Parts: sequence; C-alpha cells; structure tokens
Amino acid sequence: MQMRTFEAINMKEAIKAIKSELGNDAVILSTKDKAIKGSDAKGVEVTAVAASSQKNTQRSNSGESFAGMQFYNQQISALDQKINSLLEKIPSKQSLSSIDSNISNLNLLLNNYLKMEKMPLPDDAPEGVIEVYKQLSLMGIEEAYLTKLLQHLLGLPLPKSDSKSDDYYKTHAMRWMMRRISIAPPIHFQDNPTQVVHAFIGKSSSGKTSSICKLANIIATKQRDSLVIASIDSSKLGGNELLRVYAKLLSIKYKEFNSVDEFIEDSLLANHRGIILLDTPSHISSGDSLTDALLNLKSSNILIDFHLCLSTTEKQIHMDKSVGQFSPLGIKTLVFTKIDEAWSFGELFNIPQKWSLPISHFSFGQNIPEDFEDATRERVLSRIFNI
Ligand SMILES: Nc1nc2c(ncn2[C@@H]2O[C@H](COP(=O)(O)OP(=O)(O)OP(=O)(O)O)[C@@H](O)[C@H]2O)c(=O)[nH]1
Ligand SMILES: [Mg+2]
Repeated sequence: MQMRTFEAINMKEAIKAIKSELGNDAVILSTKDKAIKGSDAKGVEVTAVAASSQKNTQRSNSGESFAGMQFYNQQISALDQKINSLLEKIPSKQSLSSIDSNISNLNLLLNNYLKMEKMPLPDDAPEGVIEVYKQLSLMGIEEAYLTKLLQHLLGLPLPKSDSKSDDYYKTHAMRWMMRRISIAPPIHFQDNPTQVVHAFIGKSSSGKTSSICKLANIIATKQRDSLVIASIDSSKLGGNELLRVYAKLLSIKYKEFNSVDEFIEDSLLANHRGIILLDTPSHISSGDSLTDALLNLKSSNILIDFHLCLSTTEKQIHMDKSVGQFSPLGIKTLVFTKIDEAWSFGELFNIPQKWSLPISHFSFGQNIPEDFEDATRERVLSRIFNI
C-alpha cells in the first residue's frame, strides 16, 4: 500500500496530482483545508492511497505497512482527541441530577399552578366566611389554598347562632389548616448514638449560624459530649467567630474546614459518634455551584440531613427560589427565621404545602439562645390568625 499526502490550491488540482502520481484507481482517505504557504488563501491537503499501484511494487513491504500503521495511528489519535473533547462537553452525573431535580421542581410548580381553580368569593357568602377569607388573604395565603378552604367553609352547615358566625368559620378554617401543616420532629429529639450530620443551608443572612448556636444550646443540655459544631463556611474573614466563641462557651468541640472535601476527609467525621451541626456558606467562590459542592456530602457515606433556613422577611418568590435551589440535596426540614421581623405569615403555610416539606424550628429574634423554638401547628396558626 502506498499512501501520500498532496497539497494543492483546490480539490481539482489535488485530484489531478493524485491521479498522475498514484494512478486512476487511487482512493482518497481524507481531505482538509490548509493555508497555502506565503499567502492568505486556503488550499487543500488530501491524503490518498493507490488501490493497486504497479508503480509501488518496488517498495519494500515493511516500508508500506509502516506508512499504513502511521496513518492509522494518526487517525486513531485524532479520533481519540475528538472523543475526549466530546466527553468534556457531556454534563457530569451531578449536573444531570441537578437538571433532573430542577425539571421536577418546574413540574411540581406547574402542576400546582394548573390545579389552582380560582374561585371568586360569592356575594351571598356568610359574614364569618368573608372575614376569614379577608384575613387569610391579607396574611398572604395563596389563592389556591384559599379557594380550597372557601369550598370547605361554604360546604359546612350554617352556624346555629349568627352572633357566633365569625368564631364558627374561624375555628373550622383553623382545623382545616391544622390538618395540612406538617411538622418535623425537632432536631434535638434525635437520640441517635450513631453519627448524624445536620447541615444548615440557605441564602446569605438567612440565619444559619445563629440557628446552629441556638440549637447547640438545647442539644448540649442532654448530649454535650457527643455534640460537635463544624463549619465549612470559609467565605468571610472572621465569619465563624460566633460559632467558635459559642462552642467555647458551651464547652463543645468546634472545628472549621476550608471545603466540603476537607470535611469529608477529616478524621473527626470518621471517628465521631453523635450529632455534628454543620454550618455552610451561602455561596462558594470556586467554579462549582454551592449545591453541587454540597451534593458531594450526600454522595459520601455520611448520614446527613439538610435543614433549609428561610428568612420570613423575604418575599415568597425568593423563598420558593431558595427551596428550588437546594432541593437537589433533599431538604429534610424547614427552619423559618426572623419571624419577629415579618409582616405577614402566609408563607409559613404556603411554602411547606407547595413543596411538601415539614417545619422543624422557628427563630424569632437575635438573642442566642432564647429566641428559638420547636415548630408546632399551633404556633403556625397563632401567627397566621394573629391570636
Ligand atoms: N431579628 C432576627 N434576626 C436574626 C434572626 N436570626 C438571625 N438573625 C440575625 O440575622 C443576621 C444574619 O444571621 P446569621 O445567623 O449570621 O445568618 P447566616 O445565614 O449564617 O448568614 P451568612 O453566613 O452570612 O450567610 C445576624 O445579624 C443575626 O443576628 C431572627 O430570628 N430574628
Ligand atoms: Mg453564617
């Protein structure tokens, strides 16, 4: 086999040269554009092989096969490069799973939206129903839930006495909502002798660090020795000062890490039995997204629960975004913070409903450890109904 590479100003010229050198049976193996030396114009480079060339019979067999091998090696390494560059473009398993979960988020929200059959308040609705409707509407309860509640209230038998109509409908509305509020067991209830990491996640200033200090105080009363506070938040200079000082005050072990990987590889994790409260950053500076970095925690063998802190001073759309952002991690519970600064409490009902997530705790002030409590259905209702 004789293989040769030809350079010419165009394909026609190249074929002419091939035919004259390798004969009419020559087979073209590859073509590519090539700059012509000393000019801006582009020419072609064609590699061809003589099919049954008489001219080449003098060539030694070993020389031919060497040239052939060289050619195929070049082709294979070019293919290799192409495959590698394609592989680089294929999204990682993690980003696929995050896309997957974002699609399910969208699906969920779309379904939620489609299910909303908005029902106008009928003119002849009882006074008590109108009162409840107005109050809940003012509190920001979503239209979809208001409509369902309205259908429920309007389906009730009329109250026996008109003077008690307000209370009658309010009590029924509260019962209806009570059945739908999902509360998680408080984090400090878990007397698990094995190691569990409770990671607090959320947007910047959502109350992660403060909640950890408050919770550590409760857990320390029962399990001081098996409690550890750790932080992988190295985003701010001195950002962990509160945790460090508070851990010292409570005589609890404290350790900080520069990254998720550092935490996973640390001996603390391998040897500790008991609860680790883990503080996380609201963003990271490396190329990975925060959720991707935290996903590494999940894929390691650590038993980890993620608790999402949501500041009630935020608008609901921002809370929804926060849940959406962190949902690939599998959020275990919601911690509503800054309840003392909120104007309306509809989100305490809307967000857990919409995302099917239970609430574990409320934080209602800056005082550590006082302003923190276990979530209860009654607390949610008392905030919403202002009682
Ligand atoms: N009023 C009020 N302030 C709170 C509450 N929880 C936290 N704060 C305050 O909100 C600010 C931010 O709280 P952090 O606990 O540092 O929030 P974080 O999520 O750790 O913030 P980053 O680490 O910066 O993302 C601090 O000034 C806290 O004192 C609360 O329930 N009510
Ligand atoms: Mg913090």
